[in-house]
Amino acid sequence: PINQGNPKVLKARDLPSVVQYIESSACENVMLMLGAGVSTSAGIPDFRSPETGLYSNLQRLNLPHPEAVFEINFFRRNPVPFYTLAHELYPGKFRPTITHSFIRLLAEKKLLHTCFTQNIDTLERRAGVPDEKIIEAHGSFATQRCIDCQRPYDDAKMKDHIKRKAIAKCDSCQGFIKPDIVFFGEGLPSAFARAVPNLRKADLLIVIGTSLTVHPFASLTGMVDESCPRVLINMERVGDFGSRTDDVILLGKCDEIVLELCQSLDWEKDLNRLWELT
Ligand code: CNA
Repeated sequence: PINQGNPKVLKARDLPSVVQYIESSACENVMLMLGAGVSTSAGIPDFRSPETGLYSNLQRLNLPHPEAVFEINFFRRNPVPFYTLAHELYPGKFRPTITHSFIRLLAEKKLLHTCFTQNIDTLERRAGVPDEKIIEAHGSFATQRCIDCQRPYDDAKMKDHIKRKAIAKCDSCQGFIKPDIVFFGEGLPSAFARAVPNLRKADLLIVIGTSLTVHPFASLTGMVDESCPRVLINMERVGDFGSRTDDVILLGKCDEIVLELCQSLDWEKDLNRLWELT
């Protein structure tokens, strides 16, 4: 339900008020939560957008249900669908978006505390967001290991296998090799648990391009103080956005909204400079 109360921190629940708040001394620690929607304009499909999302295009992989591609028990029986998808999503093929450069800009302006991302495409790093500011909650393609004996596997060999859509197997036990991407039912990286308590320090939470359906990630929105304004930038309203007095919902394409935000902050030149570097 939408909370009808007047905002307590912001002037109003709109973009100009968010801009004014960012420019004020009250806003020091900005936290971000990202999902696949941040990367769709780079050409990487998200999961759930109707028609363009991966889930509606996975029939060709012969899966019992779409989520199976990220289920460890299914992978154990049949790793081919995952490798097919990995081949399509593999980092290096895509250029970061304007929204990724906005994140770097927040870091350069010394406003970014932590960027929590569900994405596995590593485009935040590619855009130049400092490593120590990024929490890849669902892991990434940066490292990989055997699903049986857990032995790490060589980066270059993995890259070559995914390029050829060939299934990599462990040198010692012949188990399948899986990138350190968090599958359904697997625990999140320890860095995630260590970073979560910092949300209490947030002066501003910005959530971009996620359906907020995957837990525990989605529950982070509830961990910032009641007094912390929360901004949603997404194609649709998601989660419990609107239930707090200082929630702001900005619906539309994130690149366009981020650009508008930067124009109002007089950051547009900086934003374009960073994007041209990518
Ligand atoms: P999702 O469930 O597919 O939701 C995406 C959300 O973004 C939806 O609400 C869309 O309406 C919205 N959206 C799509 N395009 C835009 C846009 N241009 N501007 C604004 N909003 C947009 O994806 P989630 O990230 O919420 O789901 C979590 C999964 C998706 C994580 O485990 C990821 O690992 C996984 N995933 C990652 C990638 C990637 O790394 N790029 C790609 C696909 C899936």
